[in-house]
Amino acid sequence: MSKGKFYITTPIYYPSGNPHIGHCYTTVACDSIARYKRMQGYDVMFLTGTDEHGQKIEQKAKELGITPKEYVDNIVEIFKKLWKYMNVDYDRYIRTTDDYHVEAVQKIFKELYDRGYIYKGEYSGNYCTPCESFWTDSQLDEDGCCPECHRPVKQAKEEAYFMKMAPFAERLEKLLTETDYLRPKTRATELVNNFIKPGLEDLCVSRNSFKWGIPVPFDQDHVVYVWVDALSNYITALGFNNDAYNDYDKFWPADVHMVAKDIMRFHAITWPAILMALDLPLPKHLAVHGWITFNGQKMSKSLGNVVDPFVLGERYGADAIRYHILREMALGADSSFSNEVMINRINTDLANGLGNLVSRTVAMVEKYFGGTLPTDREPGEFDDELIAEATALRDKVDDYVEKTQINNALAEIFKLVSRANKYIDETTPWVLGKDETKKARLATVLYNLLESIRIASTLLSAFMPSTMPLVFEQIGASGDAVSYDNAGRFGALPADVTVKKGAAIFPRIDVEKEIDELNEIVKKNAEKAQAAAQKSETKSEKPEGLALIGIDDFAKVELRTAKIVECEPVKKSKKLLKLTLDDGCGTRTVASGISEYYKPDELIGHTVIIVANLKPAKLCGVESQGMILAADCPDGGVKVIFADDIPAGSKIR
Ligand code: ME8
Repeated sequence: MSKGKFYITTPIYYPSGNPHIGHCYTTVACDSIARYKRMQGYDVMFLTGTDEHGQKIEQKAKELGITPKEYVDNIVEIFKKLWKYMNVDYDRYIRTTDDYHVEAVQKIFKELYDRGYIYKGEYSGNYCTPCESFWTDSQLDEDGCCPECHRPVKQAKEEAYFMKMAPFAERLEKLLTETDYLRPKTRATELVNNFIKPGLEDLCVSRNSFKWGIPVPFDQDHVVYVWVDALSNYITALGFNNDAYNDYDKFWPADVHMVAKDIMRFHAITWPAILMALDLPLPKHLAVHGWITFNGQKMSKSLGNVVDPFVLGERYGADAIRYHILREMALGADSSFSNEVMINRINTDLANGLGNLVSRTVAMVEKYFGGTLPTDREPGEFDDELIAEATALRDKVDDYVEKTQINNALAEIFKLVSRANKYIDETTPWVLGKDETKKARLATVLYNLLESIRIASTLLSAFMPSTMPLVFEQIGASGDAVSYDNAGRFGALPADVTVKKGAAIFPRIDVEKEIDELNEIVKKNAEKAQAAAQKSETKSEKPEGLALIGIDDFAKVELRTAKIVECEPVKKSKKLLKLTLDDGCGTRTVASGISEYYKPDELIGHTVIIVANLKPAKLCGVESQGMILAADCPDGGVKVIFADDIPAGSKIR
């Protein structure tokens, strides 16, 4: 008998590059919850997929000389391969390029328009092409660049459709502050204060400057812009407004949408507003987790620190990676990924904790009883405590899974693993084994250990689905013994259980050797990423399309040598150095974006070439009077052109 329905979703990911460990977190977390709920007897729908439209995809495909659909098809294959590799067992995979989704989104858009929530207007502002986002002045970073990717933005203006948001403000505020929709709820204040209280801005829902999107049904110059297209996936995948599926009535509203904090706002405000406008029920919970950072830095392709889950999986197994990321991330907080922490965690919890408990217990059953326990029992000290802890575990894990606090669920299970290891030290079976009169006591101790392992590994099987069956096999547990129902009680294994020793489930990792090897991989990736970034920059900056200039035009540029007399970093900027130059006529200040490549001491005393008649500009509070010449090198570096043997103030021609 089904306990009811349970619908859980990940975000649909942009297939604009290969998936990384960050994508794995949300997907593996949802997969674990879905598995747990299935085990509990729920009728589960677990949805994931890809968000395949947009300017970025259109541009990338163009660079490669293929169609956008060909481009996304390739990457979607890699996503699907990764999910298989990570044992992610989704029930449905949606691609926003699927016909049924396209048709349903067009109907949704038209419905919102017919209901009077969508109107035509004009969008203008700072636009970042790679991120496909408009930003207000105050959102730009300290260098006036995109706050997400830190690349320059351009002024853009275009005709667009907008969705009215004001009619939903009051209901949205109530949803966030008076219900337990948002998890953790502590984030409600920031959403209410930053977005709702100052007056909700209308949402831009169409674009007409690119073509790769779902056409607006009543205006073919426009395509539907990201959020109406993307967010609707959660209902179109169930058959809303289309005939491809028909489980909308059964599964909607969603029980859990899980996302990282970067898209919390769109799921906490935009999505409920769209549903309110359509008069549809709201999802029950939005679980927001933080970023997986790498050694404390945001994971980014351009930094080359994107952790490749295939590489880690090859080395330690998909389950060890699943365990590590699930155990590290607390709902709402960031989690720093580091090779050291991962390896230590695998060694401590999996190899020494669980692996050791299983292999010691099974080895003792084989050694003292030839693999099959006798049925005589003799209860003793410490048993009750262990049994109480083991039988209480399932309710605790249920509770944490219900609250989407997976790290806490795993911590509880591993408390039982530690308790069982301690029970071995307390009951000293190796001493009991030497005494013929203590056989019944020894059998009791070993049975209690096998039972504790059975309960822990049954509950763990939702989180580590490929290794737990190996544990079941070793402890002689099968069929009903490893059901959810039996995870709540002690004594499901037959009294005369037979164990079967197998290979170590989580072999111990040689920390130093592995860290050296992993660090080498990270270093190589960073170098590759830098070279690739450089290559694409030089490619896009090729004078292709630039008009030839006459000597008169060149003569308008005043190039001169100048000596660097002082140099210091610009406080508000990560990139700029402030240089004081002697240009032969006096001193001037120039701000230059080279702090990644030079320390101030390496520059002082050198003579450089400056563009002396460049209009002054204020950069991060520094008035820059000119610029210095530097070269982009093929290895990704930047080199200032030194002219040390030429006196300061010489004219260059
Ligand atoms: O935002 N740490 O897609 P996206 C943790 N298409 N989670 C991470 C992460 C990291 N370092 N990097 C990515 C989009 N994620 C839209 C979503 S939904 C209707 C449309 C995960 O490919 C995390 O779940 O940029 C985050 O919310 C999601 O990937 C964003 O994926």
